[in-house]
Amino acid sequence: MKSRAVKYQIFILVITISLFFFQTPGHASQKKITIRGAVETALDLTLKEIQGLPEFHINAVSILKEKQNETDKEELIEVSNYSGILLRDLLERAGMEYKRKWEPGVIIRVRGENNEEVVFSFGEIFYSCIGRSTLLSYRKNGQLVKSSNGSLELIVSNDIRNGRRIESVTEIIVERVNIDMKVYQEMKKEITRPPTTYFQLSDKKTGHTKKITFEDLTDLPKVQIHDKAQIGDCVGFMGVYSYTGVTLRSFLEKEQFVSGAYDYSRYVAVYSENGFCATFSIGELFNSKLGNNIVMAYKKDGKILASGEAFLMMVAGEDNTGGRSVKQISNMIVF
Ligand SMILES: Nc1nc2c(c(=O)[nH]1)N[C@H]1C(S)=C(S)[C@@H](COP(=O)(O)O)O[C@H]1N2
Ligand SMILES: [Mo]
Repeated sequence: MKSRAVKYQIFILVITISLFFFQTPGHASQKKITIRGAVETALDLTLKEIQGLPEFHINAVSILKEKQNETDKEELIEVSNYSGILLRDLLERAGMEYKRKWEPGVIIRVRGENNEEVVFSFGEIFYSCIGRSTLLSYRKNGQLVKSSNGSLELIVSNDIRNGRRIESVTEIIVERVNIDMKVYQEMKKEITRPPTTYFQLSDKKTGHTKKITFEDLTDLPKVQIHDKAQIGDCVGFMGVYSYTGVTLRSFLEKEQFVSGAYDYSRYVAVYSENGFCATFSIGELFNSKLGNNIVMAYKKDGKILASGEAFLMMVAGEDNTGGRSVKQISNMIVF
């Protein structure tokens, strides 16, 4: 009788210990990353499965500390080589639900274990070279990162400071801004719209709005995008043009709609009356080596924009398609 009770106790002990090991949240083979929302196939991948996919390397990634105040000293944390999978490649595995003119209105939320959230615009990941710089990394300087509890770290090598770094990514959610895209219906009805003379700027959180006219842009530094090849998904090659305008960054700063410390879960949507819309993340505007090439243009090849584009259009100089070149801007919302 007695030995039976002992055997039973040992049995319970073994079960308890093994349950403990399997339930440890950081257990490498158990840890999963979810990709859901506006995708063709939602994915639930283990770290092991992700490590089995082709590996992408980015060398000499410099990580500078995010500043909380303008006056904070710049602090270099490290310069390391990182490898893992590009966020873009993981998203392509799931497949994007929105296509054609609906596509530039998409955003991607990346969430971490400690409730962190960082938003990327569709354009920065799929049209600009930030897509080749945004890594879910599991290897640093050749060694698996924290291989004991296994985590995927979000690294954006094109960023200047580390505000968009997430140590342990848990999910990726794809969404589209809730702006009705009426372009195709309007094209069928052959509706053409007159140029705009102002646009409405608003902050979704505070409810603050302001009407913006050309005069509001004149005291901002003028910038030029020299040779922008305009190529559209639907329309193909349109030509190479130069644009003059102001950066979206300097405009939002001047209007005091965005200021530091930056909230990288926010983004800006720009659209026209026909609902054609594009998104720009706060990270790509305020914390990226490419931030200066996102421009609100009022001149093309030295002349004031023609009526189909006037009075203002977006030009994302480094994007490889015209998807974010919103013409006849009528609204801008900071979400
Ligand atoms: N206002 C507005 N801007 C827009 C669009 C649109 O439908 N409406 N289309 C976009 C797309 S998808 C492309 S490829 C380019 C070129 O479009 P276009 O052929 O209408 O000039 O403009 C962009 N800007
Ligand atoms: Mo397009």
